[in-house]
Amino acid sequence: MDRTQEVVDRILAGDVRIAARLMRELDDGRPEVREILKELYRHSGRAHIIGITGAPGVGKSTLTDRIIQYLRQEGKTVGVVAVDPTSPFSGGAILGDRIRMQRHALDEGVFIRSLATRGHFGGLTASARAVITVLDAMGKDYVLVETVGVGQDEVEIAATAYTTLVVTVPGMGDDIQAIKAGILEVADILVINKADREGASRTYQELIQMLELQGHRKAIAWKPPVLLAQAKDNEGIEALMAAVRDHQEFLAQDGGKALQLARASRVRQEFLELLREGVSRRLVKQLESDGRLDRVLTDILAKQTDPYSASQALVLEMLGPVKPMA
Ligand SMILES: Nc1nc2c(ncn2[C@@H]2O[C@H](COP(=O)(O)OP(=O)(O)O)[C@@H](O)[C@H]2O)c(=O)[nH]1
Ligand SMILES: [Mg+2]
Repeated sequence: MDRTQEVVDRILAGDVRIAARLMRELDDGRPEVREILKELYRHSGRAHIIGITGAPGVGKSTLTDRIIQYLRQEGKTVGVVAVDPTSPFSGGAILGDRIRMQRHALDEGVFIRSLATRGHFGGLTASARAVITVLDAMGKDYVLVETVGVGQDEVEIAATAYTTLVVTVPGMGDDIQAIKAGILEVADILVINKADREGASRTYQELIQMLELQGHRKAIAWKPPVLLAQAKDNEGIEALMAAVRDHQEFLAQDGGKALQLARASRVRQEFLELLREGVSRRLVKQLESDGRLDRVLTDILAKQTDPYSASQALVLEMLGPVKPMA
């Protein structure tokens, strides 16, 4: 049997050791990983993906840890992807996450993978999505995706989960502004963590008001609930998970219409990202191989052209004008 098939079979059987090795190879950008992903993709699509996003320090990892604990008690298997490029190396969030989630390390039903650097598999987003596919294909019931809600990409990853939790804390005026600026739109459930802190009820009122304003703009059938939690003390987790279950039921009703929409938007995102990545990688390779890149850069430096015109011209030259397929 060829190696690809063997790895695929063992991942599908839930082999933790092989999964860990595959994820390392993914970071190293080993070309055979793509062949394995092609096979695994067909077997993905069963896990319920939960995105958990919000500013650094709001308690996402602590919350994730509590959700793992809750789901395990329900007998569910869990995969976790923690994406945090803002604190890549030691001492940062990733190390903290490891320690915090350490108690799940010996649990066969939990698989945790932290991603901090861009790696070699077409960037952080592509790596995160590949890891989600692997965990899903392994048969995990739930895949939790923790991303720091700062960059566009990170928010996007969480937004393409089926159920997205946006986490905030009391009294962060600026944070509320950030939420206003777009992160609110991706929330299926809003969590005010650290409810032990002062100002929780004011933040609650503010969020409810914002959601009402948003509700006027959009006709959405699902009204995102706002929940208070204290992840550190394991409080509010049951209500949060009840809301997750409600959202899952919402997605499944009417023959799963909303779930189909969510899947379609996931597929679109994932495909366009890979396509963009593939096209740009290919074009750059071409430009480097025939020396055109150096020439263009020299011309830009000499102000004989500018990056706007030069890139436009090269894209047109290499890909041709947009035309209907023959
Ligand atoms: N006061 C309080 N602190 C909390 C609570 N939940 C988490 N924390 C603390 O907030 C800090 C950041 O938590 P972490 O989960 O790493 O946040 P992340 O960066 O969003 O993943 C840690 O010191 C946690 O112990 C809570 O409910 N109340
Ligand atoms: Mg964290």
